[in-house]
Amino acid sequence: MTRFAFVAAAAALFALPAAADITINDAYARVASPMAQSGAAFMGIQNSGAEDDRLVAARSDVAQRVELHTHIADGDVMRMVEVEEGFEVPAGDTHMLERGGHHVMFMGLNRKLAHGDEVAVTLVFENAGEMDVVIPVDLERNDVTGEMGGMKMEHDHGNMGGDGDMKMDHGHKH
Ligand SMILES: [Cu+2]
Repeated sequence: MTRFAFVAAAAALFALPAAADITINDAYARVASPMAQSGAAFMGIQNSGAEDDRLVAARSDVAQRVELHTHIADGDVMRMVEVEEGFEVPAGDTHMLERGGHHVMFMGLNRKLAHGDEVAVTLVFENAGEMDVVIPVDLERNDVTGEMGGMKMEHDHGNMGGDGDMKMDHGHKH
């Protein structure tokens, strides 16, 4: 490869900040109600590269704070906590952000979100760098197994009668 060709190739890569290794699949955002003060986004993050990567941050002007969250079980209460270290996206794998699990959290929405709206989000990866995505608000989406279907939790107390048994301490669910 000539030097010129090399430079041209590098320039082409530079023009694609998404670093072709990372692909965002099937992203959607939701709010619990039209009056919600917060919302969340879910997606599959596919890493087709040879090296592990990590989603370390997300930014959006749709909310005052954007955090990477997960849910943890605290008794019968699902608690959302920030994941400071972000989400690992292993090489050759897809890491799912899904209901009841990892998600991008919009805290303090700057505008109301309705079905069909779009939210511009910048995802920041440790290796792939910044990636801009436009995420549709989808309030009709239900996970196959229902509202709590994304949770991969062990329930050994056997008293999960229904959604009412589980509460979010933030006063919203998604
Ligand atoms: Cu959250």
